[in-house]
Amino acid sequence: MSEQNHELKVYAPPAALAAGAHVSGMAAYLKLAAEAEADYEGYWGRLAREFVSWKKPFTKVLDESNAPFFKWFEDGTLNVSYNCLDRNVERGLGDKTAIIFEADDGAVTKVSYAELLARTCRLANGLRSLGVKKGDRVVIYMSMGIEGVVAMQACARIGATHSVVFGGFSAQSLRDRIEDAGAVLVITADEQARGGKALPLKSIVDEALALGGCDSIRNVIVYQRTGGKVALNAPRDLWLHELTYDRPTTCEPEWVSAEHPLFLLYTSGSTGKPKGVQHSTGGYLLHAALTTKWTFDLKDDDVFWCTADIGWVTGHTYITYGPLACGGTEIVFEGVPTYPDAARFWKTIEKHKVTIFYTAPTAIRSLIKAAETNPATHPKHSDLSSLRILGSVGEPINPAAWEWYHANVGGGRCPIVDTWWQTETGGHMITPLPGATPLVPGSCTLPFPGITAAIVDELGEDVPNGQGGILVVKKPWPSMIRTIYGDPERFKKSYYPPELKGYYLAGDGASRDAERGYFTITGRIDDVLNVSGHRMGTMEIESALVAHTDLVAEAAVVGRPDDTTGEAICAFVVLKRSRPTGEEAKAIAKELRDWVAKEIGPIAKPKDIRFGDNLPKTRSGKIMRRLLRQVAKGEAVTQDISTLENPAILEQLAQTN
Ligand code: 6R9
Repeated sequence: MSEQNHELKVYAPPAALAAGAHVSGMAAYLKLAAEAEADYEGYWGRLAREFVSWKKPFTKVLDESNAPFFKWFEDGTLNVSYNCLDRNVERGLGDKTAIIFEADDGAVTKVSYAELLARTCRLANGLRSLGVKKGDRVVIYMSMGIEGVVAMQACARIGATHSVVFGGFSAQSLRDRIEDAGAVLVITADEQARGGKALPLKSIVDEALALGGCDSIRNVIVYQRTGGKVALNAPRDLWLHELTYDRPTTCEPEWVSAEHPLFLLYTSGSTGKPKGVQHSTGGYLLHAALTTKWTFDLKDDDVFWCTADIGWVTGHTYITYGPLACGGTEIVFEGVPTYPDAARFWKTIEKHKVTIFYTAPTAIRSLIKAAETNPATHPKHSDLSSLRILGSVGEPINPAAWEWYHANVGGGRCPIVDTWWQTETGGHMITPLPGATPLVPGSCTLPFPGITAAIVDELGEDVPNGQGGILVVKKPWPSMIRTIYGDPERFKKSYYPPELKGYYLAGDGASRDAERGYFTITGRIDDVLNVSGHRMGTMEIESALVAHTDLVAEAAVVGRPDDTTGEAICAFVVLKRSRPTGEEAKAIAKELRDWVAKEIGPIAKPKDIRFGDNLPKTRSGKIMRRLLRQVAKGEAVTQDISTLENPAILEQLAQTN
């Protein structure tokens, strides 16, 4: 046993919480895991009957005949919006608050399940009136708010496959996604309110459509959020309120097969353009509901707050679908954590008596910093006694941030569920269960019951605990990615490489400790960066840079560790003109940052830009990214550079500007 394991601090679940939890105690966890191991299909079939309401029950749980294109519950039919809305109303929860909307300016709007259902039906009827039907793709480019959730639910209701594009993406990125999805309609807002500012949405949609290649789009529906001035291009563009105001508040759901695509969500991979991760209806809904209930121990009187944006998978599963499928009450937050000041999260928890709070390590780390510089924003000034469970998602949480979160936000009494999962996995994969799993800061602990996460070597052989390796999932699971939209070959190649024995390749490295078998995620093993919990492909950023053909000859992008954002983007650029220095270098770096923001979105802006006469390459012409990673970190290059064509370049690239 390594010395390190003895130093691990372990936090047992609080006794009272454990006693009343849905999964109570380690014995209950082990029992569920054993049930899944003994009869895998029996286990998932049982839960699918318990957690999902079926129009027509399924007769077969898992179809592996066309692996890795697995099918779950395929002959069962259902509707996700029925499960999230009607079902709760039928159970007597019509008057229960479904969503508490906390706007950027602090205004609060509450909607009940009955109201949310009525609004969803109105929009669903409006969409149908425009000819949107089952299987059509609808792009949603919205701010955070009730209407975004309604838009997603309305698509689900009529069997249209939504593809939400994060409101921070540029016109170019939006265009690419619209084209790839072949969407028939865009739902957007006039503007979004963030941090006291109104930021454009509709005008970006106009710009995206003007870029060309979006001929599939027939209509643009515009939700009036700020009242800012926008151009409405008739008959293509319609106000959402005009489309929906006199529509019926009931709408027969489209009953679809469990395998019907509920949504596409574009995410970055290690190569080329973002990929449209396609999710199913039945298996996805099951895992969304199940993990919301077990991982967060969600109860009827909880107030759940996931701070993610609906543009990311976390917002899909833990805002739009999971909490509503469980009949919960949740906060939907429009603003940013630092407006009007960095106490916004803590004040909002106090204001709405939030009991379960789910956020990202990058937010925690930046709020720690903020509390240090401006002590008035420290969580101790807010009454956080309503909290009972905390969660973390998006990137590894370092033990120091974990301890701060636990002590200062959770008052030392709230378990932190550090949930490892991905856009592709649909829901939590490795996570503590708050009433069962003893916690170790920095570890996402153990697989969710039924999930066969493991660590293997390059040939798919298990590695012993205490040793690092490649994170895989051995068996298919209900909420897994079904394919990459329009590119099944890329799906197979990316996630099921032949040497891995049919295991799902997650793209992360991990290790398990020798004592408990707890997982610790060490980060991506491919060319994907994780900046503030956002996935960015290095190749995507490189392509954006070299697309500036007047200026850029060549570019290489790597990540370097960053205290606040986890990783920071570092770009090495060779210009078509001579290498700039001083003020000129600063000006060109700014121009390139703005360029990347325009090509992809502000989240992809490189933090560092270094200029070189060329890039370090092997004699065969390959850019040596490993060297660049060391240079980006500011470390002396210790590796053998004898194969390097131009060793002197390293010194030049080490200079910052
Ligand atoms: C849900 C989500 C997925 C990548 C994933 C991994 C990183 C997510 C994590 C974590 C360590 C955690 N990641 N959760 N790393 N501990 N609890 O974030 O999806 O945007 O697709 O990112 O994020 O590297 O592979 P997505």
